[in-house]
Amino acid sequence: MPVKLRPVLDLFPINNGLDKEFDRFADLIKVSENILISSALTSDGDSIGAQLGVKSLIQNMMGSKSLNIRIINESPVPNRYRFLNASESIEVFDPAADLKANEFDLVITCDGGIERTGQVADILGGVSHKVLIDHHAIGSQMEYSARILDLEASSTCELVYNMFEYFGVPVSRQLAEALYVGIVFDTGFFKHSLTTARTHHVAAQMLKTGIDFSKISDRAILERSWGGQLLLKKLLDNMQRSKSGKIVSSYWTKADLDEIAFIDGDQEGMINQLYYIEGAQAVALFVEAEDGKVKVSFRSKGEVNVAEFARSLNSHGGGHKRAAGCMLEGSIEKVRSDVLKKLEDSVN
Ligand SMILES: [Mn+2]
Repeated sequence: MPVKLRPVLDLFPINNGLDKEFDRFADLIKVSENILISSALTSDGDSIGAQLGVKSLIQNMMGSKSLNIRIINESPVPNRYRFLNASESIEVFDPAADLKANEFDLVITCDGGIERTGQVADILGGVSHKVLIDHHAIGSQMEYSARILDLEASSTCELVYNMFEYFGVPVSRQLAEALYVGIVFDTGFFKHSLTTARTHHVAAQMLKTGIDFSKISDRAILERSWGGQLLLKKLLDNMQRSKSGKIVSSYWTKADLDEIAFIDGDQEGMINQLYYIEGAQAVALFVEAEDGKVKVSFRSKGEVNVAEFARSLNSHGGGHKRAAGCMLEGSIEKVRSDVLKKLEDSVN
């Protein structure tokens, strides 16, 4: 059952005077017929919920107007989110399909700028109108017709919900599931530092639609496959700590990943196993990828700004003060020793 939400607006005000950007977004969708929505290379609960949310918001705002809205990501929706309503409508980018920028009037990127969308970026960059909906501190350098950027939003899903509230559009129970998953994913169940009274307000609105929050939290976030559990075992086996005890790290080689039959998405949140170690100040997880690249994820308890740290290693790196990542070139041994040395220096 949709819930009318307007009256509580003043109690938990929407951050950062984004009204003008919201209005610009509304103006743009009024003149657009072919809309492309995309997100950062690695799909997570927040990016998926936000994309489904934006699509639903536009459909609701435009009513009967015939629109062609496509969501295209480089990576497929991880298994754990596939129960979400309409997640099957998210397409995987196919280089052979020869998609052209001029097929679209408007592109909207959620939870990361165009630079972070991977192979889709070349097409997105060529679309005449662009909208960014994001909450990342070190974000996109590109120009956008509307830049809906709220660094204080716990998640892009919270920000997208704020747009529903601003435009007076009710949220369906099905969509509430997706937005709720995004919020609990990005806040670590309302624990991370960007969680605010407004975040709880938004979650409360989602609960009012009747979602089974307990079941969907287990399914989308906490559960993993048996192979996923074996992957965690490997992470614990490979764990290392610096002499000071302030830096904890682990890694998976390509051989580890090939050997273990896990499902994509199982790795989600495993870095927390390093983070929740007494004395650890900053933690790093190294994952050996294809073509001599290593994906590095960081978490920090606050002293080190890992978004800046990741950006200093690679200009495409970024994220949040306490959670960030980047891709680096080189052998996993070399990348690990270089990065850990630099990380130790920045902690001290
Ligand atoms: Mn996010």
